[in-house]
Amino acid sequence: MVDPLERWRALGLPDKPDYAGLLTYAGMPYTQDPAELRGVDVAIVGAPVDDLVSDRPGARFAPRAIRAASCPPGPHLEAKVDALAELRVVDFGDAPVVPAAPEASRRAIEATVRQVVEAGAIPVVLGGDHSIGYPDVRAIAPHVDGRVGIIHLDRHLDIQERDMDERMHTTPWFHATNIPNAPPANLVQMGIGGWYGSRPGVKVARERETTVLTITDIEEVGVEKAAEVALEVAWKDADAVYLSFDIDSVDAGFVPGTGSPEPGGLLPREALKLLRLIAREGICGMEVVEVAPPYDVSDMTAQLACRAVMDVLGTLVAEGKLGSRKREQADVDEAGSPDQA
Ligand SMILES: [Mn+2]
Repeated sequence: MVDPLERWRALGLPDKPDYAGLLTYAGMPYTQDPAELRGVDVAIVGAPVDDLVSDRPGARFAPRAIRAASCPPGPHLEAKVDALAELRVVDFGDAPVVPAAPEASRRAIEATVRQVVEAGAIPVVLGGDHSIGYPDVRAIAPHVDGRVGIIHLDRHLDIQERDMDERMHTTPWFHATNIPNAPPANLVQMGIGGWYGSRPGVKVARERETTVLTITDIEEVGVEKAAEVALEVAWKDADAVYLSFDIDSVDAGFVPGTGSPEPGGLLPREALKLLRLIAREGICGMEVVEVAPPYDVSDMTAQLACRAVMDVLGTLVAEGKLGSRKREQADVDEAGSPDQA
């Protein structure tokens, strides 16, 4: 395990400047050794691929950009949570992807995420284009006893069978919902809509009866109610829920750095709130996809991706789903409370 803060700590300094030292997510320790994931709560995995986009490439640069934009450790003032202090987080580096070899990259992403899951940690995958949704769920689903629900925030359905090629970033949920314990009945797609509407995707979503909450649905019922509906559907008869956050679910005005920007999406505040409400029930993994740094301005898209991860981690800690508060509770449960005795 490499601690990027080591040289600063040696001088008696508790922190390093954000721009200096090894580039890891929020300055967290770095390892590529799966044996070092034992006892870790969360492992960050980069999936730097964009071979499978239907429009503008650039998402291959996102893991580095999100790491560079990642917030310095510290507490969330309103939530009174210091997620990175209460969790054991490591940066597990990037999956060993191969450019222009989508099959090899897919296998590499699946294998790297599987190492995290097998170690008992929660994977947080920094895409990459949305094609990574399929290898990510494939790595996780076999390790869940029952069903896995999927909550997917996006302007696009990404559920068509093929789009020139069957592995494109417009197809991950077609393949993922073919996994026996990730059925379409537990897939919720939120924020969908706009002029890029995919006819083949709409057809598949209707045939498979996935739950689609359009951006207008969310606006009409409000973020709280939308989250309530999503949780109810995704968790129905399920043992775990996977969270997929496409940054283009947010209005193009706030996320210029994405391949298929869509005007009229969620406000960043709404997206973060939605993510926090969803994370309250716990997650088995998360991905942030479609950040494309070459089109970004002042790192604002990468910053939002970083905040999305931080808000989810903070919620998991605050709700006792992960980290030291959960461990303390487990100790209490093990010791037995008086009324159980
Ligand atoms: Mn999208």
